[in-house]
Amino acid sequence: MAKKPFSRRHFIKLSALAGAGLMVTGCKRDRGPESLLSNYTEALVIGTGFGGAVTALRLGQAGIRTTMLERGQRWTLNPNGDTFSNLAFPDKRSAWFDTENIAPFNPFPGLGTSFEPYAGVLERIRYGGMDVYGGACVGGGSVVYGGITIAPEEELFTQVFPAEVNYQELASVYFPRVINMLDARPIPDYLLNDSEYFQFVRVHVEHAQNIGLPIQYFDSTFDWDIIQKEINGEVPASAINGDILYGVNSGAKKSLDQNYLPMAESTGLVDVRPLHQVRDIEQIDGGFYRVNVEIIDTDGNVLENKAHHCKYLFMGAGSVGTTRLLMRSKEKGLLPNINETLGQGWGSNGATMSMRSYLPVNTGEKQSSPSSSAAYDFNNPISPTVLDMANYPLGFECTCLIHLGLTMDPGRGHFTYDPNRDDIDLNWNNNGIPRNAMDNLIDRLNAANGGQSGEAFTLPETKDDLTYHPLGGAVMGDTCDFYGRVKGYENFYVMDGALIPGSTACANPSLTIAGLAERNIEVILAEDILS
Ligand code: FAE
Repeated sequence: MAKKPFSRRHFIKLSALAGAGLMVTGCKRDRGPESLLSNYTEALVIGTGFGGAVTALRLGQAGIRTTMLERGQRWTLNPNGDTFSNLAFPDKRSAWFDTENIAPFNPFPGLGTSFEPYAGVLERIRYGGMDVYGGACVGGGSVVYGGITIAPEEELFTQVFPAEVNYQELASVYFPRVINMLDARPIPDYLLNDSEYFQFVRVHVEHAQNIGLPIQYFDSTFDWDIIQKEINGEVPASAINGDILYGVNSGAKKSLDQNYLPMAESTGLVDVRPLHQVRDIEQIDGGFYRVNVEIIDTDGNVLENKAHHCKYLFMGAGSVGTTRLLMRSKEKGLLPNINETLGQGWGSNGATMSMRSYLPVNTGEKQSSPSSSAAYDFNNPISPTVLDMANYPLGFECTCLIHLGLTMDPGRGHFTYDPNRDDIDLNWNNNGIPRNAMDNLIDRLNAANGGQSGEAFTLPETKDDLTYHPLGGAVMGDTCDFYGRVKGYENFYVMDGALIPGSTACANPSLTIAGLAERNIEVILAEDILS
């Protein structure tokens, strides 16, 4: 497809700006925006997670010169197997400017507990009553996530998403496109049935089946052959030690920096800029966008303040990151036209974490990442619940199992802007639905199979005060239209988890976010950019 040339209308507006002395002086009137606006690229994408990576690839393939601004580092795997911090003894590489182990629970208190602030891979934001986790590096959440690539069920999806988003279209076109790009596959039989590293999965599955729950072995973006190589000692051991949260040193996790992002760069039109932290955004005359950026070093020192300019601006900074930038910019009068729904409609995806302990069976001394199966408890009397069967890599036999549960929580929070900190706060009321639904399920599992709730190794009870799945803040139909176009502006789009109405309906969100981004960028390219 041919790229639409820079329009004459914009030359005239830019020339007028230059003439009014608002722009670089001494510009010739017949020059394009490249010469009139500093650091101009036709499209800017803020953030390199799922929404950002999908967007950049499709822009590059359509011939649009694109710059990606990412606050975090680009981590390149080294052959020694020590690129990332490991799970058991986290160091500063694990955390985005934090000073302590940020794992949701620490089975080994006293180990890996304090370090220097550094541009590590995972961010934990402590809001009142809800801790929110997210990726902070090139690849975003895909570097720290569990690789669970799962589509919501239609019946639940339609309860959360507006009718304008056609489930069948996502399921038949865009989800398969993403799964194919990520090369996501279910656990193979040779690991599931025979490996000591996956004994915990076999126990989980048997126990769930004993209470009549259907099981899905879902697609995972982990490379199962590399996991087998880890077991064989052919590559550094990492996933088999339970690494997941801070990156995987063997290359077994097929994060976005192994697929979408290099493919985008290979178009020759997409440029990824790590350690470029966006501060705020402003629309300037001519309809262009100015994005103010701090270039930082890995200790957080600001090396330079810089303005980038573009015609098309795409937000991919994640639910909190995008909402923060939009609210900050709106409140400062830089983006005044964004409507009052901004910051509303935030949800935790109904996420919970729970433990079963004192089981009458061994669950395995060795428990490898990643999660590979889920049990569907759609008749749960409190809320439909999907139970991800996770590993708990303690390195000794604990006769315990850990679960991540996703529920249909209708509760929504909202953000408020604090001018003193120039940041946003989450206002969240816990309605207890996720925890109650999960406890109900765990009690049934224990009654049928033996075992107790919680109490094993620092996870005393079901937790619903943290989420790996922040969603919403600039929700479709409210702040944006049903394709992510920000209402009140042209050529300005939200492509990430901020667009989602607080839940992906009992599914882990990456496939839904990426699938929607594929759908939305296709329409945006056809209707707004190339037409
Ligand atoms: P995201 O991937 O979070 O990317 C946002 C990017 O924007 C990040 O790289 C940020 O560093 C960057 N950014 C933020 N602010 C700025 C700024 N001011 N300037 C420049 N850059 C900025 O966004 N989902 C699943 O489906 N399956 C799983 O197994 C799974 N496991 C998870 C495990 C963990 C520990 C975590 C934290 C999340 C997990 N998730 C999982 C959720 C998933 O990673 C998340 O929904 C997506 O990554 C969100 O995608 P976005 O495109 O919204």
